[in-house]
Amino acid sequence: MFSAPSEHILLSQTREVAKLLKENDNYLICPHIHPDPDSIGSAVGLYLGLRKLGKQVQIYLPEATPPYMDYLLQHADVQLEQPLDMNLKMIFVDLGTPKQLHPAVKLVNPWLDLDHHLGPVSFTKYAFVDQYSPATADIVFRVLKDLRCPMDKTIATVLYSALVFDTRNLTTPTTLPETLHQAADLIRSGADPTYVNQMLNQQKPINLMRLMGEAFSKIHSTLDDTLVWAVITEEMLTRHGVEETECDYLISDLLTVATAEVILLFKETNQGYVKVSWRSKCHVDVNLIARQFGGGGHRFACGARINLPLKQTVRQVIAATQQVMEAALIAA
Ligand SMILES: [Mn+2]
Repeated sequence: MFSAPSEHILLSQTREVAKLLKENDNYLICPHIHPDPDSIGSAVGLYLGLRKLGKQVQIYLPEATPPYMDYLLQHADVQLEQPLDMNLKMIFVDLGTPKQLHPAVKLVNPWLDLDHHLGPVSFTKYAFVDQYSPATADIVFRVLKDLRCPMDKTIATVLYSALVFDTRNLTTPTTLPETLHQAADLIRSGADPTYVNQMLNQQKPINLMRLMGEAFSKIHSTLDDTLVWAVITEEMLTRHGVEETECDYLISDLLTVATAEVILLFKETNQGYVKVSWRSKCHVDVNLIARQFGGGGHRFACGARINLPLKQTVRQVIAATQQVMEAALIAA
């Protein structure tokens, strides 16, 4: 399914992306599977920008997203089923690899990939990949600037949301002075930081808070508490009436443990696999570990799905993570 197109062109400037988008028409924008606010915000921001320029564009998203992201998606024409039309140029946002596409997505005319994960990817005709970019929304912002697309409150809000989400409120090591300028630009165009913070960070259902309390009361740690992890079982999810996709909030809270260098969250799903997420404060490249398990992402944030029972997954992942952390400590 993921055969490489006969021709693959890696673009090195957002200007080139803008030129291509200007010269063509009829786009279908696809976020990654279990999309986060960067993928959704980038998709909607690009969608709205292209619409302003008079282009035909749709978003294709074959799955439900957690309700807290509704404020981003409400502005777009979202297709739940893929319009199978060769004339539609598919644009992918925020995908490190085509493996991060929802299985329902068919690569009908994979045309452009915009991303900030470790690349390069070659499943689309064109790609712009900037692994130093703090968010895909930053790339979309630059492309829309190059297109001289006028900003408005809605575009600014979705892009600002994506940017602050991926940079953990403008605090990740990928955050540059330019990132703050960009955030300021978006605020000037109408993004409201108080509203976005409320939407992104203050939407926990009360049942989730109870589940978190239980998960936190049982957190594990090793290597002098530098490696900290929490486990959420299917039974806990059912008992508290919480969706597995709602649990991502826990990750940022685990990272606030003073001694933690690396944190891990294990979520048991009812589909026979365990979802594992890694976060690193700064010294350890956790992407190396995720890749060992067929996953991926960034140096500081990544994940994998592991087809093993929960206990075995925890044992193997903790052992591999410890090994990489110990090696990093020796090297430091
Ligand atoms: Mn991203």
